[in-house]
Amino acid sequence: PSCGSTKLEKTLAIIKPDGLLGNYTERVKETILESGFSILKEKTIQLDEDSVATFYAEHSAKNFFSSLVRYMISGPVLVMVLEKENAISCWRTLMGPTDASKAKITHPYSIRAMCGTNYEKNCVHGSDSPRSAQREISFFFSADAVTPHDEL
Ligand code: RTP
Ligand code: MG
Repeated sequence: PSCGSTKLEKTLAIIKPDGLLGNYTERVKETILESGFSILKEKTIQLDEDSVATFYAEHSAKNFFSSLVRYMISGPVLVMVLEKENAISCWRTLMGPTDASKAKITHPYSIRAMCGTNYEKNCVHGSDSPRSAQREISFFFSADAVTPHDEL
């Protein structure tokens, strides 16, 4: 759906290692708040190979998987639970397309266009569905941050 429905949702956002190393953290958080999201929880952590492999399990058979793991453990990440009406698709829209180099042409005001580099180093992550959001929020945070199953 478009970024305008009325369902209050939570989503998981990550500022990836290139975002933290490139000093984009404050800029990204300002954009998040200016766009009407609440940041309910946040923490900075260093991921390890096993946690990235679990988090991105859907990509374990892809040819870019080992590179993705190396990238995601290359420095700390900032993990956040965002809340807003239609948060899941709104955050995906604000991030822009996966390939940051293409985003610079097609979606120049997206976060990936402004803060990312290429198909891999794209600064931010966002959950892609209510089911993913629930799984990813509970992966990083205690159960009280998660929408109960019957509200999905
Ligand atoms: P994300 O899960 O991080 O929000 O990104 P996404 O949905 O836009 O893209 P996805 O297909 O889920 O890919 C996850 C992350 O893997 C890296 N990637 N590299 N080199 C490549 O071809 C390639 N493809 C994907 C990116 O960091 C992407 O965000
Ligand atoms: Mg994805």
